Amino acid sequence: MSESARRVPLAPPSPLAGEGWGGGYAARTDSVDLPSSRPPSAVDLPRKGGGDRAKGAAAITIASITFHADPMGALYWPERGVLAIADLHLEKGSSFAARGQLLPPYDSAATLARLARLIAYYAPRCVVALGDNFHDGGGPARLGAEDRESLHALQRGRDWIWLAGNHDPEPAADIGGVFQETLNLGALTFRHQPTGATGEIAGHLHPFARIAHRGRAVSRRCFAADATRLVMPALGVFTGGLNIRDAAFADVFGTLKFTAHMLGEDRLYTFAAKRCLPA
Ligand SMILES: [Mn+2]
Repeated sequence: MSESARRVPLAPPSPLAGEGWGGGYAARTDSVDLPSSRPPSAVDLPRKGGGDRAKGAAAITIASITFHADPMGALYWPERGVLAIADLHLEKGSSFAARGQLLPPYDSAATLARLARLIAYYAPRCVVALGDNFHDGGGPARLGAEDRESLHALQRGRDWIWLAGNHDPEPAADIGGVFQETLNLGALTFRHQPTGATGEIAGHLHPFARIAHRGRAVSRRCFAADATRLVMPALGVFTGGLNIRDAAFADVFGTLKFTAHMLGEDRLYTFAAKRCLPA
């Protein structure tokens, strides 16, 4: 990534209402008040005309670098102006349709709209997409003209780095940006599949956490993190997830001593992983 001069930010966004994440989960987490919970650390973000959104981001420190973790599921590094996102899985709908299994075909537009709100708010100098950006290798070619124009508009005036994922290991044409396997910035390494290395920001696992609340289970996408590494939630609208109590997370963190920052409507809810329910 070039250490480019500060770019002209986009116009301020309209007030950003909380965005629900359906996925069949019945309850909001707003009023969660379990003995196991502790309040998320609030970040006093400067307001950029984004209404109350600024209240919602939480500070998460990884390898001594502090990020703003956004309840929509993105990670912003203010010192570098870097916005990290993971697992967009663009064109998943058309991928399934090609195999005769119909999903609503608007997933790319919905995911790009989610991304547009984040970019309008943070006005990042650089966006890094942590792989599985497209659901399959043919995804970039299937991207519709309107969605492609939306993507190019989001890329205008900033650096854009596509990292390779297991769904999209090869560089693609006509989607802008540059392609890399991994991205090293200071003490951090951004890559698709987590290895558990210190300073690693990864995706791939699509973490979600499940907690008991008023007699029923509530599940939400989450950041999974300890002091030295983090696994990001999937940003794509059609993506499923993996419960953080799955052995894959214990492999990454070495133990159950990590934290789930669950995505609420407009803020994060933080729980120790060992307090979260298994699948
Ligand atoms: Mn993956």
